[in-house]
Amino acid sequence: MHNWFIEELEMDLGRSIQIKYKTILESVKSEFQQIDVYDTLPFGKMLVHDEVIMLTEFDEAHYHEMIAHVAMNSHPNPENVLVIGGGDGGTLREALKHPEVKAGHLCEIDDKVVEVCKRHFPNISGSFDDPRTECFFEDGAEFIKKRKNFYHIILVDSSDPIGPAEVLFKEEFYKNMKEALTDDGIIVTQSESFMYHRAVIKNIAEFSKKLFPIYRYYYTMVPTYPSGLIGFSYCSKKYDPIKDFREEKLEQLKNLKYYSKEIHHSAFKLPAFFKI
Ligand code: SPD
Repeated sequence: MHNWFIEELEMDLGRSIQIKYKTILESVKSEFQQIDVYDTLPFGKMLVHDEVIMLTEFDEAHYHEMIAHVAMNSHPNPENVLVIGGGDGGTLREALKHPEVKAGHLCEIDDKVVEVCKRHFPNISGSFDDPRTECFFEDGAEFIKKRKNFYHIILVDSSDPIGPAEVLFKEEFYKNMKEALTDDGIIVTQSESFMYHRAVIKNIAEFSKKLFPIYRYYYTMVPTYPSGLIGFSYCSKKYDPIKDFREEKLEQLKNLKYYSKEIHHSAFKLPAFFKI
């Protein structure tokens, strides 16, 4: 006897994804959200916040490698890296594969996410044991206001723009991140799907182009997200992800499942209906 998990997020628009599961391994109601871990039939363990899929063991690497390595391989010496959100540890895991990193900060509003992921996803949350890691359990939008000219890379691994993450999709937040960056810093943010969320992306692109000399949108395949893919905004003060790509840095990256030299370039090729 199996049950079906159904993601509710897109339901009103007549679309959803459903996944068969064996059991629910843990359910926690935190101050911010409902956190559930499912043991699914096709995709291994799955992390869900407020009934929206955050990751599955099957395809988490597609997301985490792509949010991290595109910027990390475009910057010559990313010593100070900040992940905002990303309480499962996957984005930090990828950033810390780069030996240049001296400080790997993670600012997550919900400490319960980290607790739950340490219990159920050791291969994803192992980054919390790295001596370069420091965690801050605060609102990322407030945290960033206190930092100036420090981070070479900021990676915003947020949930969708509803609830606690809404503020992370606003111009004000991007302005504050810009101040927190060094003069050659780069920001990459979770920026939804060009199949389903074009208005959200266009809004981010519009204000980012005013703030940064370089703005690009790229994407990765994540079959367990409702449209099968998700994209990222790349905002940079100096380094262009194509012209300044440092191929030699790929050699230092171990256990890659999705990211490669070819993918680094092709991820920026967008369909004719979505030119940004
Ligand atoms: N629609 C879900 C988008 C979730 C993006 N963040 C996932 C967190 C994985 N570290």
